[in-house]
Formats: sequence, structure tokens, C-alpha cells
Amino acid sequence: MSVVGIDLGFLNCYIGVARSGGIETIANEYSDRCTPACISLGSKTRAIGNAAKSQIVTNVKNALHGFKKLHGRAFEDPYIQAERAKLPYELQKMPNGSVGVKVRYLGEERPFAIEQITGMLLAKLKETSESALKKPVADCVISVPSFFTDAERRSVMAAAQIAGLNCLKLMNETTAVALAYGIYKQDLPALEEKPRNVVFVDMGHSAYQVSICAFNKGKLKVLATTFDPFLGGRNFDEALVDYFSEEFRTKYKLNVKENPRALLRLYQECEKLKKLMSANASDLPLNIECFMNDLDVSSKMNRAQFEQLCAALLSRVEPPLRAAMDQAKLQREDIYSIEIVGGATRIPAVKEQISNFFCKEISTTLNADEAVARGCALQCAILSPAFKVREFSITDVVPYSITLRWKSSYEEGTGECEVFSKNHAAPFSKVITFHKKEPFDLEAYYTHPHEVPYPDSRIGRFTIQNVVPQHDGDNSKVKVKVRVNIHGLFSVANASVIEKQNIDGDHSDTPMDTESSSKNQGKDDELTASGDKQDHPNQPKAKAKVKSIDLPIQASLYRQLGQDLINCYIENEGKMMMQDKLEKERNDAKNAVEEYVYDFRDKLCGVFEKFITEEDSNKLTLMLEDTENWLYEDGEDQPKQVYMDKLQELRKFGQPIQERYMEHEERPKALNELGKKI
Ligand code: ATP
Ligand code: K
Ligand code: MG
Repeated sequence: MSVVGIDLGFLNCYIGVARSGGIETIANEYSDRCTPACISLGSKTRAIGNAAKSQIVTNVKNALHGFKKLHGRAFEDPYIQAERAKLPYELQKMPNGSVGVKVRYLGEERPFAIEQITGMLLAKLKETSESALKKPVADCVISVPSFFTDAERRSVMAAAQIAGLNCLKLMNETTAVALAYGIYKQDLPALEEKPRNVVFVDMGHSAYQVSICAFNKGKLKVLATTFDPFLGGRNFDEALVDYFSEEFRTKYKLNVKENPRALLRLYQECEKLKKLMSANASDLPLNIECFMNDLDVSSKMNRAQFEQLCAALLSRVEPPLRAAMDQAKLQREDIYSIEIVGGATRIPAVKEQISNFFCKEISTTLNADEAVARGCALQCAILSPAFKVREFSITDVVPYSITLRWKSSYEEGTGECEVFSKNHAAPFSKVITFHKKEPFDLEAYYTHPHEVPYPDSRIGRFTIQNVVPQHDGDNSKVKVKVRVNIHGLFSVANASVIEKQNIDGDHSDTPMDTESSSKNQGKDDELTASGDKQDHPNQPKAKAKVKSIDLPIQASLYRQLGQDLINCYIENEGKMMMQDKLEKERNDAKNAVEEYVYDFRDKLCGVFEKFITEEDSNKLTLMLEDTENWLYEDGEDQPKQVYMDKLQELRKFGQPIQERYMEHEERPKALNELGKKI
């Protein structure tokens, strides 16, 4: 069984694998360890990754990129509408109200759900892993931003399923980085000592995330996570694009924003310029040939100007750092080190903001591009029974507090209770007791909608079924287990009714009381809840004559894709893969003809010359020329078999000459051998 971790980036994806020697990141067919999060749909085939990236400017409407955060949202979502105005390809509302794209593929206009798009990307990463590891890959850990809500997480899970991956865990990006940092550290404080507190900062292309973790030997505990989900390298690119667009308007009378292709090129050039400015403070040129209306454009910028231009963005670096320290209740002197990753932390002014806040040098010892993938691979190794790694326990946090609201029976009305507070340990299970006579609904939602970068606070509704009064007409005692699982997903995991045969005095009028599950349930996603007992003291329990009967739960999760639809997407992905495979074979067959033509022609005036009459050689040369022309005309686009037949036909002429030549080559050798024997 293989052990794979995937950093599913907004711009760049990386794959980490665990091998006996340790963790490494693997390269794709372009010998590139970074696979761009890009998919280009064509009339015959799909290109995914590097090949797709090079088509962004030429296949503007069908080359998809920047789609990571379209997951799990309604089409009408303000974030989606804002992205839609900027994306060069078209977004489309899917029948279930979520987001898809409208592209031309195989010669017709087709919609694809966002889960299918990411599914394509993940399938490509799966294939890359398989060809590197030379065995099938299914189990993996996939990274998600720590601020992803349940709907976003579930949508990524669906994408993994479409790609044929078995996602053992959706891992928060900064937690993956923390694991990559901690697991090999030999000098962590012992369990009973004060933990080592480390701040992790990741600024990628689309988002900025901070987490503070406490390390002891063999364990890490996330204390707080904070973020600006809308601050990343792309915002700095955008600032440059806006600036140069304005300049080109006055200088060249060009309206860049109205020309998608020019705009995309400007974005690419600005990203390059931004990176150059990280290494060089002096004036740097920006030149784009044949930019628009056959005009070449040029300009320049230096780092000081850039920092001025981005002052508003730079001022957004500090607040999440401050918030993280507040939430973790730590002072600057409690921080052992500040570790930064993510491409955009290479911007000197970003680094400066961070180190100024902590009054401390920041550490760049982690691999800024690969730490997330490495952490995910380590987590996968820990979860995989097939792999031995050192014991390391990871406790993450719930990013947003979660409240349960219930509609009670006629007498009790409605009630609510916060079941998980912000930064509560996760994964975690709690048991809540209700006293009910009939089935009831539990609605889960984020307690403080304004803290959640998502416009809907609903998580899901869970109906606890088959609840009836006790024999004596009294309330039944219903125990409901709520859980934030290993993926960071909330659920009502199970419900049971406790038959009233006990006399435990637990008969209060309060509609519910909470208690933490105090037993480890023997599953990955549950922790012992001892730390929580103080908050919700356990009622003394009567041991005798308690019978617990499981109750069915009907769950309706917010923005959940139905399994039927996912199955349909799985089938479609299979068809598209087959199509890509056939198209590749067809192209290979065509290339084989072309190669044969060139090779044969070379040999006709080279090694074959002595083995063929001049007349035959001329005839063959003509025939090869015909074939070459055919390849560019009628033979440009033929079924695979046509190319195979063509190759066969050419071989009929080439083979005899080849044989005469080989025989001639072999004869002296054979004689030589014979001579030795005699
Ligand atoms: P996200 O984490 O938001 O999903 P990602 O993981 O794909 O995105 P990264 O690969 O971490 O993002 O970072 C990409 C960003 O970093 C891009 O905006 C890129 O331009 C920027 N970047 C990379 N190198 C440099 C550099 N030397 N100077 C400035 N910016 C850089
Ligand atoms: K990345
Ligand atoms: Mg990233």
C-alpha cells in the first residue's frame, strides 16, 4: 500500500510520498515537482497540469485555473459572483444550485461541476504518484485551508472520490506544516515540561493562514488558527495588473481589461515581475511584445514602488498574527520560533511585517513549497497500517464555534447550545442527553456567522427518528453523539435511547445536558474527552438495567452532493480518461509514422545506401515525401488504425533493406565468433 500526501494548492500542487528512507516529493512527467492547478479542455482531449498551464492564454475560455475556492458554495454566493466577474472562463449554476463551469469539450458545450474539475486534477496527481511509485495509489491525505467550512470540505471529499482516491484525512494546511516541522525534531520538551510554541505562517496564492502549535515529545497541539482567506500572492499580482493597465491606458490608449488574452498575459508578466522584485530592489523592466493591437508595451517598477502600491495589502498581514496570539493567550516571549511557508511569504515586505510583529527573526528552514505535501504524506503514513512511523499525536482545532438548535416537542419549544467552541480540540466527540417523547430535529450551524468567511451559517439538519414516550408516558432519555471528525466535518454520529429502568436521578426538567464522551471509542476520529469534563460534569450513572437502543438519524447536510450524482461523475471521469488514453494512443500512432518517415529517409542516404539501387532509393524517397505531405493534409486527423496501417505499409519497403543491412553488419561478427571457436 502506498502512502501519499497531496497539497491541493490554488496555483500549485505537490505530492509527498513516504518511502522507507523518509518523505520525498515526487516529480511529474515534466520532471517538475510542482503541478499547476490547471485543466484545459480541448476538442479531442484534456490537458491537466503543466500542459494545461501553457494553454491558458491560447485556450482562454476552456483553460480552467483558480478554482480551488469555488468549492461548496452556491452560485449566488457573493464570493462566487466576484470571482466570476474576473475569471476568463464561464461559471455556470448547476441544477443543485452549486458552482460549475461551462466549457467546450469534444466539440460541444458542456457543464462540469467544480467537484469534477478538482476531480480531474486529483486524478492527474494520482496518476503522477502511480507512475512514480509504480503501483496503484488510492489512500491519501489531502490538504485544505484551515478556514474551509463543512460544505467546502465535503465538496473536496467528493472530488477525491471522483478521482478514485480514498482520502484518509482532509488535513488543514498549517497543521500539515506543523507536522512536517515537528516529527523529526529530536529536542522537543518532555511531556511534563512546558511545551514549545511555534507560529506557522502560510501565504500562498489565494490565502493567508496562521497557526500556533504547542509541541512536546511525540505530540503537537494546535492552539489557534487565524486567517485572511482573501489575501495571497494573487492580490499582489492584481495590484500590479491594475497599475500597469492604468499606465497603458494613458501611455498607449489600450483598454487591457477588455481583452481577456492580453489581461492574462499581463497577469503572467506581473507575477514574474513580482518574483523578481523579491530578489532585486532596483528598477526592473516589464516588456510584453505584441501585447494588444500589435503594440509592444514596456514599463518598469522597483521594490519601493511595489511596496507603496501594496501598502493596503501589507497592512493585512498583522491582524491574523495578533488574533492568533490573543486566542492562544501567549506573549511574544512565549514563542520559540516563527516558521514561514507558501510562495508569497518570499515577498520581503511580507516577511518584514511578520518579523516586526514578533520583534524576532523569522525562520525559513522549512521547504516553503513542499512542507504542506510532506506533512500530508507524514499524516498518511501515520494513518496507514502498512507503514511504520514514530508515534506522533496531532490535535487540531475547530475553526468556528458550532451550535445545535433543536425544535422540541410541543411542551418544550426550541432550545440551543454551543457544542463546540472556537479552537476546541478536534477530532472530538461529545454526548448530549435529551429528554423527548417524539422524533426531533437538530440543526447545526456556525454560532458566529460574521466570523466565518462563508455566507451561510447552516451546517445541516439531523432528525432523530423513532423516539417514543416511555411505557409510563414519560420522556425518553435520548443520547446523541455529536462529533467533529478527522476531516474537520461536523456530524451527529449516532443517537440512542436509554430505556428507563434506572433510578439515577437524572430526571431534571432541563431539556438536555451535555457530557463529553469519556471513553476512547477505538476509532481514529475520537479522542478521550477528559479535558472537557470540568465544563460538563458527568451525571452519576446507574449501572444496572440500562438498555440502549440505537435510533436512526436522517441527515440532510448543507450543500451535500448526492452519492448518485457522485457516481455519475465517477463514471464520466472514467469515460474522459478513456478518451484521453485513446487520443494519446492515436497521437502516438501518428508520431510513429512521422518518425519512421524521418528515420527511413536519413538511412536511405546513409547506412542503407549500399543495399539499394539508386532507382529504388529515388522511388522510396518520393513515397516518403508523399507520406509526409499526407500527414499534414488528409492524414492530419485519422483514426489510430489508419496510422498503424500506414506504418505497416512503409515497413514493407523498409524491412527488406533493413534486413540486408543487418545481415551485412552481423556477418563479420559471426565470422569473427566462428574464427575464435576454430
Ligand atoms: P494556496 O495556498 O492559496 O492554495 P498555493 O499553495 O498554490 O496557493 P504557493 O505555491 O504557496 O500557493 O504560492 C504561490 C504564490 O507565491 C504565487 O502568488 C507566486 O507568485 C508567489 N511567489 C512564489 N515565489 C515568489 C517570490 N520569489 N516572490 C514573491 N512571490 C512569490
Ligand atoms: K502549494
Ligand atoms: Mg498553499
